[in-house]
Amino acid sequence: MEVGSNGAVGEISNDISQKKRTSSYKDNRLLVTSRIWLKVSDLRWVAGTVESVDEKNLTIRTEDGMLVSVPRGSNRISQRTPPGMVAIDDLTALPDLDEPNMLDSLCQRYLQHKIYTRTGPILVGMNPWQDLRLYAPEVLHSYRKQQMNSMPPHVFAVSETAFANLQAERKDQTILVSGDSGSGKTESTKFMMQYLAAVANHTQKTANIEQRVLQCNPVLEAFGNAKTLRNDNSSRFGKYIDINFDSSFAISGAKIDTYLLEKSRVVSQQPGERNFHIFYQLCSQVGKDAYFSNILALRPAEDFNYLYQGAHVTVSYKAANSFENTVEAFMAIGIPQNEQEEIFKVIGAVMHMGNIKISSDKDGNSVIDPNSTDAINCTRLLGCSHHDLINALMQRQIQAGILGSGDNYLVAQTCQQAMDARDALARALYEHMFSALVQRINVSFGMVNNELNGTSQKNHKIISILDIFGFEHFKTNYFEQMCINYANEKLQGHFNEYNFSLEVIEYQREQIDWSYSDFKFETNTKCIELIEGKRNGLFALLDEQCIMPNGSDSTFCTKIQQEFASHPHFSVVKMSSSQFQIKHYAADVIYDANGFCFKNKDPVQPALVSLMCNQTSPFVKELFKRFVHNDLSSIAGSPTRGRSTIIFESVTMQFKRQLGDLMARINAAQPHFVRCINPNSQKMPKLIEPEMILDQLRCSGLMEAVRVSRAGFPVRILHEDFIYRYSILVQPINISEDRLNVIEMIRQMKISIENFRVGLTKVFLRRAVHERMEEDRSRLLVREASTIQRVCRGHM
Ligand code: AOV
Ligand code: MG
Repeated sequence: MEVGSNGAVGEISNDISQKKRTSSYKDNRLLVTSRIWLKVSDLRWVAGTVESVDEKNLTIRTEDGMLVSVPRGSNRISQRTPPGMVAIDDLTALPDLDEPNMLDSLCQRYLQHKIYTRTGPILVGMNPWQDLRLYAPEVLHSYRKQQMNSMPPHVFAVSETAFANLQAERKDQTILVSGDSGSGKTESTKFMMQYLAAVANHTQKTANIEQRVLQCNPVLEAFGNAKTLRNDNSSRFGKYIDINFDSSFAISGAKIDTYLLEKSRVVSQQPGERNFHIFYQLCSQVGKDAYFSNILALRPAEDFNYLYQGAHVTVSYKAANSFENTVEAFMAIGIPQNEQEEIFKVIGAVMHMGNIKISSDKDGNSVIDPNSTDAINCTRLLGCSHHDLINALMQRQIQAGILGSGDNYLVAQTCQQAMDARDALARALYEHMFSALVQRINVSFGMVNNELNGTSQKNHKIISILDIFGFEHFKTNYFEQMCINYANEKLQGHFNEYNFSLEVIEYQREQIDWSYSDFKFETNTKCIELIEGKRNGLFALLDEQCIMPNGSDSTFCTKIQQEFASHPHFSVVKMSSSQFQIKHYAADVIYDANGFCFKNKDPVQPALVSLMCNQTSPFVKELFKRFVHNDLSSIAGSPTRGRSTIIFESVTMQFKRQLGDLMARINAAQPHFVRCINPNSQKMPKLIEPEMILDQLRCSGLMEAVRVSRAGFPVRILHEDFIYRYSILVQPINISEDRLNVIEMIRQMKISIENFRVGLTKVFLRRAVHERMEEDRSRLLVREASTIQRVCRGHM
């Protein structure tokens, strides 16, 4: 099989950083007829066979018939896994766990409908894009009380392990799910929640809460998911859900935290994408229920500007779910109809707001029809006067004098400024409503919690699941990618530390001496510092620009280029003054600073904030009052002014704080890792795009995890296997105890102490030494084979 797309064999990329990450080459043991992988471009490996070997070069025949000469020692070649081993359940048992072999194993398994694969402590899941009937109740129950390694890999096995550990060790557990868009994170999360709800202890009191926990998903998806080019039901926010278990291991409550809702989608969508599902769900009720036509004044979705920025895009009923399902889920959670209607009014108001027409007069100032039906509908639902809204959109209040100490003036807004003000208000309304909804769901979990117990929660233990956006790198990357990749750097740091700690545990179990210097790997702390550093990290410098009167994207860019000129993870991009590059654990990413300041503040005009806080319905007032400090942060760029103190909290500041809290919770729990992979860009079953998969293996940190776990003494061989395999390399030894026998063998082989350790049951070796032993062994075996052939021929 070819691990790469079709095409001519080309030159490899000479991307140095990538080369460094590739495991050191091991062609010393390659012989004529050895089956190998040949790297022909950065993301493409092809299968081939060694045709001849000389002192300097190997000649390879690729499976598509080309002859290629490659210098010995090149890291373009890797030995292929023997055919019988390729589709094994745990890839750590592969002789060479490198990129092409890992990729090949995952692809082979996927084609056999084995979508889950273990890589040591990590479960890799590949989206089947079809129903493989892997989650039926009988499958679920077959995982109950089973050891992870005794069953085929599955997300149910991960939940089972977490639940069993929780019971046995009474320690909080956390399941960290990550991966690209459309790779199956949210589906995996739901299956794992379903497993936990099924196996938890059931009592009469807890049946209700289990339902509430499961039913929060359709509500969150209706408000937080949307159709994108990659996924018809894409989550546009990250979430961390805590599921609480009481001392009898029944589910007793839950709590959801959400991260970085993509609020820009409320007012604009790319071609081929849609707004959040809930908008279309509400419009689908027009004509069915008078409430939607009369009170909300809704019309078909095509009539609303905010709903068709991405052109007329439809989505399957299954992906976007139905309004009826959303209402059913609301009821199951315990959010009654009157509260639902308050929320629907805000959604309706946002839709009408997007239809408010703003034009220019002859002086370029904005004009809005004072009798605009859209403004009237919008404000009726918000509970304020439409004149006030129109005035606040068309004019901006400014204060004269230093730090606004003088009189107030009204300044006319241009058409563009008024439209920007309207869109910012729509985004803020939706964002605050989403946060309030999440809090309301939490209250419904919490109320049940208290109703159930009324006692302290001390004996409660938690299993949490994180469903968060994976690492992103597009051709051009913006503020959103910066935040997402920062979160992934933090998670990767935790992942590396955890892998490292597993290594240490293995060494301790085997009672071998080790020191930190035995581990030759780089942590990603420098990259994290670059971004979040307190005084002069990227985020801090961005915040500084956001509050400076003349701060802008370009001054931010100039500042960071000076500040980080010699930082190992930062580089300037030649020919572009607005771009910079960060070397992340997964890839080097070029960011464009355009829009950084705006998105970090996303300003809502003070007059609009004041209108929402003071003159709207109690529900809307509450929304703004509760979350207002975020908006106030951006008022006219002055963190403090005159009479009132305004709290400054930018998007990055808030996100950094939220992530800090998340990492603290993750660090306090025992982690489990699920890495999801999207096998193709077509959302199609049975289709594999190897380059896309390989890119995800790198970005998911899997290759990095393997590198860390192999940074010490990566080769581990049981004593008896070592004796069986390598006795051929030494003089006969007559020692009955295996461990002593091994020590004597190593002595004879003259392997120095920095290259090996002998544990209680295993020998630990550096890779290079192991390769040399394999090479010597192969040579001896070939020599013996030809001697036997000669002897046989002599007898003939
Ligand atoms: P994501 O959460 O990783 O994307 P989803 O979990 O939403 O991806 O999966 C995308 C779609 O793939 C789902 O709507 C299903 O149609 C299909 N799918 C995923 N996992 C399975 C599975 N195990 N079995 C069958 N079909 C599956 V994003 O939220 O876009 O990052 O922002
Ligand atoms: Mg998702």
